[in-house]
Amino acid sequence: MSTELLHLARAIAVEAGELAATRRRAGVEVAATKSSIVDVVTAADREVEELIRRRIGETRPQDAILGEEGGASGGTSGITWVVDPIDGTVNYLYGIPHYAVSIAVVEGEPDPLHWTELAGVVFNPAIGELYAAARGGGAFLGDSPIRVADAVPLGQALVATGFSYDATRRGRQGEVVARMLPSVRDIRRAGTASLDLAGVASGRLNAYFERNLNPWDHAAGALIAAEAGAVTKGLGAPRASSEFLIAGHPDVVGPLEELLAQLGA
Ligand code: LIP
Repeated sequence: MSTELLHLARAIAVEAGELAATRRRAGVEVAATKSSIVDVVTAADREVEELIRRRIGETRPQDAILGEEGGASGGTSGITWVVDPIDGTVNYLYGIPHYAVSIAVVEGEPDPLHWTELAGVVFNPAIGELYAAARGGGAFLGDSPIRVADAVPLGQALVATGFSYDATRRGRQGEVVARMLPSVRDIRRAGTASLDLAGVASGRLNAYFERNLNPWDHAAGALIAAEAGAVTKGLGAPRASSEFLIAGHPDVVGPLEELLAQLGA
């Protein structure tokens, strides 16, 4: 079933990504703000999610959908599609070609602490990179298998992270990163959680961590990273959640998690 779900997710993600890129070329404006003045949504976010919902409904009307813009819609199959129509919305708004359509298919309660991920796709239409994984089937960039980078000492690890839309939280997160920085190679803050997780999966990053992600930010990327050999978990917890997510080669995540706990991440 995971393979069939992956094929459908890939087709939908490509069509949705092409729509997002078309709208970006025509020009993008803020349609509304959400949790803060810098937490924005564009008309394209809404339009792309509507397309994704329509395509899922045409093929699998019995499935539930949990989307960033449209919220949760019920289903009877026990399968939920977890959708971020444009992850990296601020990059998209500014015309930075580092954003992605993220679509995951999960079984069970649509909660990262309880779900079983079956398939995941992360598609960056700006550069035509499509990451994909089906449970137990490995991870791919296009048609090429991908694996996490070999383990390195923490002092040589390239670590990605991200920050909250809440200014106070963002300040505290910045303080943690400042204290972490001398202990790692360098950091990257690229603005798109799903692509950060895909970066871990493809060896472009040694690790990634972030606090307070939404389920749709990490559902697909976490499966892709796990299928590429990464461990994905919480801070001192076996499973990632909206509280905290850390991902990377097991021998990198251990020391990084210990450092972040010491720094009060
Ligand atoms: C974004 C994440 C990113 C995080 C941003 C934001 P959005 O999701 O992908 O990792 O640092 O604050 O949450 O809002 O672009 O879908």
